[in-house]
Amino acid sequence: MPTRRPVTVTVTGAGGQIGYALLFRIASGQLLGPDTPVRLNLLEIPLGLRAAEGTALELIDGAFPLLDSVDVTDSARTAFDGAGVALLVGARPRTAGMERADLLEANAAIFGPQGRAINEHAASDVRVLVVGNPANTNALIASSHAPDVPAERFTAMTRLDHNRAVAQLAIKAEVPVTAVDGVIVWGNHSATQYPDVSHATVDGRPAREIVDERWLEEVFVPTVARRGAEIIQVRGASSAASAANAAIDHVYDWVNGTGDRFTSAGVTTGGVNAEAAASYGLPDGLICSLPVRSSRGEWQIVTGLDADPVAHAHIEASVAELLDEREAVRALGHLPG
Ligand code: NAX
Repeated sequence: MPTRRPVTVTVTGAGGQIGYALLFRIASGQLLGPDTPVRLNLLEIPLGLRAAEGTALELIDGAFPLLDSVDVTDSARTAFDGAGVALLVGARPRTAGMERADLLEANAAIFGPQGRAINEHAASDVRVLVVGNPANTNALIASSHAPDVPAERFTAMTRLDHNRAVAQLAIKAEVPVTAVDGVIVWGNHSATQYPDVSHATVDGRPAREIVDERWLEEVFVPTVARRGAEIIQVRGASSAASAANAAIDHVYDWVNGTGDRFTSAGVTTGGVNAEAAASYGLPDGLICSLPVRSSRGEWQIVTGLDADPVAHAHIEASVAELLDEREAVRALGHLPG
């Protein structure tokens, strides 16, 4: 029997493919644990409403003991009302002929208003995970429109990249994924991200004693960074179930803690994180993937994991891309200051 009060979980883009892979797992208790009932609020644009409504019917048909209610709306205000967790999955994809500025502009038009709605209507302890791409910059836009919500409550998903890196290392070392710890994904959720095994261990042994530099640079890094494109090529559609799985992992760990192990998440480099982010030479005011642990419901950046010169160059390039995206959004008038 559930022992806690229901938590409102808002999922945007609920009628899409990640939404379909995500919602049943939330309803079954995998997002917040077996004691917490959920109220699902599904947000869609008018074009996606029927798909979300169909999914809502199937959610009802699941007779999930933890599913308190499911509502579908195209109103951000209604969807974020009382939200304790907000999963921002819906975004404007890049279409043929679209320049980067057009993409950023189209997404700013989504994530700015959603940030404002979160600011005005969500629960005071809301946790936000942005999945929709460009995830880091979309999270920054949403956060900048929610001045009353602490910046550390807005995060971007790089857990799929992290999970991919863990899995590739485990396959190479011929061990179960549980034997791998300490992998880090640095930077942007894009092809410039840097999956780093410098501090990783395999069954307690440094990963670098097990795999060679050439494999890392020529196989591991490109495989992880371009895995999304590989999935599209092989499956004929972009990652959905693995992305939903990563979103579940991210929020579950955020709420329930990671213990001594660490993982990767796109978190603010400002506010309470400013000092830790600065210890890696990162500028304030970005959402950047970093090594993190969670305890007592808060992400903390793991410090003291210094990057070697190769890693450093990769991280700098990814951070430069984040800065570029931020400047482009600012030039379009979608960031204050
Ligand atoms: P789909 O196109 O299947 O679904 C997106 C849904 O969002 C559609 O139903 C659409 O109607 C809805 N939507 C669009 N604008 C909306 C708005 N303003 N409010 C509410 N709903 C809105 O895409 P899907 O495969 O589900 O992917 C969703 C997003 O996740 C994409 O931006 C994708 O690039 C991104 N991804 C991010 C990943 C990550 O690791 N951060 C990995 C997977 C995925 O590529």
